[in-house]
Amino acid sequence: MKREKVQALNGEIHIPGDKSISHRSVMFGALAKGTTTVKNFLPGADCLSTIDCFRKMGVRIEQNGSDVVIHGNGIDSLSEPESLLDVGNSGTTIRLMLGILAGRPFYSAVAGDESIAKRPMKRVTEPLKQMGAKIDGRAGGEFTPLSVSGASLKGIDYVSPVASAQIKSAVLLAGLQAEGTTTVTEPHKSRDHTERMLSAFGVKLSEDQTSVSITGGQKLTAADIFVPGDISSAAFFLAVGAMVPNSKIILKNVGLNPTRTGVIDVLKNMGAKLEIKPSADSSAEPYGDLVIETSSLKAVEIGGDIIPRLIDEIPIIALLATQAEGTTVIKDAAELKVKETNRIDTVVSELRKLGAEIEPTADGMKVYGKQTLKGGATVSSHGDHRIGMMLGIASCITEEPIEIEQTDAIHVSYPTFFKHLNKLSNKS
Ligand code: SPQ
Repeated sequence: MKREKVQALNGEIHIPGDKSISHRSVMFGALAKGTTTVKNFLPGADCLSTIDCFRKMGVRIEQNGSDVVIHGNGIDSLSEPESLLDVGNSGTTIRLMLGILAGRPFYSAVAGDESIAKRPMKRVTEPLKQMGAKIDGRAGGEFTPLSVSGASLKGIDYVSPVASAQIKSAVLLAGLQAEGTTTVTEPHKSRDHTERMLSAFGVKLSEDQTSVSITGGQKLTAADIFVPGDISSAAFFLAVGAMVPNSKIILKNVGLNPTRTGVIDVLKNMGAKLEIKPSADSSAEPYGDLVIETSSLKAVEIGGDIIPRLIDEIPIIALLATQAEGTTVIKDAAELKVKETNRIDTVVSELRKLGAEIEPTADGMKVYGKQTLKGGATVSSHGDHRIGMMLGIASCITEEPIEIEQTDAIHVSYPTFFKHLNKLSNKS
């Protein structure tokens, strides 16, 4: 796809539903007794993979765009899937589902695409095995395809080496089916959508700083879920609104869960003109409108406990940093290496093709600003939706047009991304 510089971006868009929350709404609706309705569900490829997997386990799910109805009949009604559970490109689907499958009394086989086959699974399969799960896979359960034979589970006290909502959620979902209490402790607090949504489904959890505990045997009751817009998707428009001259963009109903708002803190520290208008009726998940305007930006240092609060936004923050005065340093972000691509390598290689001065480090990167991005090159998402969108935004500021390959990957989390970008730049 060929893209070129834009003169200004103005107007209002509704950011599609949050991917993390959409996945959980389907999973927990499938485990609950009763009818769960979901509004503003994200109909992106990843969340559709989650629906597909639970349908294969006998759950009746109706999906019509962003409206989803899940006819749950309790966790014991899940049935043995007759074919492979295919998670596509979705790390969240496979890791959370493993926590559910670990305690189910049936056999299942799980796999996904080429990217999923390279992503580490032992971070989840190891604690689940400590609970009594029977999981096998390539390299001793590190890589897909994985097979799970249901087992009786016992609660554990698990100290996770990394801050990861996928590890925490998988262990808690197994804990829901285990004898006794399961506790997960993280080095820093990761996104807490699982905790918030399990509470909305009637499950009791106790939290203490970076630890969460759950007692096994609790039942979920159906709930009505509103999914706010995904702040990870909004981040691309926050960045472009700040970087492109004469711009003002209003983003409606964006999720403002504090475990996800690191990008807002970074934009403010960079000096961005950003206004936050929280909604009064936020229930389980806070949300509100964001207004971003063209800003002069300065470099920042990013590391420590903010990293899990903005991990998926680092590719777009790196681009933003090329337009900030000074050197931006991003550290403590080695987790970037095990995402859909190695996001340290793909960000650096693709931005360099556009003429950016950027250096990879062992756990992050250094970006030198403020620089003019020449463009005039062919770049690729490498099959990673966040890299694809970052490059789509980069094309708005490069001197010469750019050719972006593999833009289909963007369907994973934001199928209407280019439609929204064109609307704001009057190109529709
Ligand atoms: O689902 P997937 O493929 O892992 O998606 C990503 C993304 O960029 O959309 C990561 F590549 O988001 C993860 C996020 O990085 C979604 C997620 C969740 O919903 O629980 C948690 C984070 O991953 P982790 O490994 O830190 O738990």
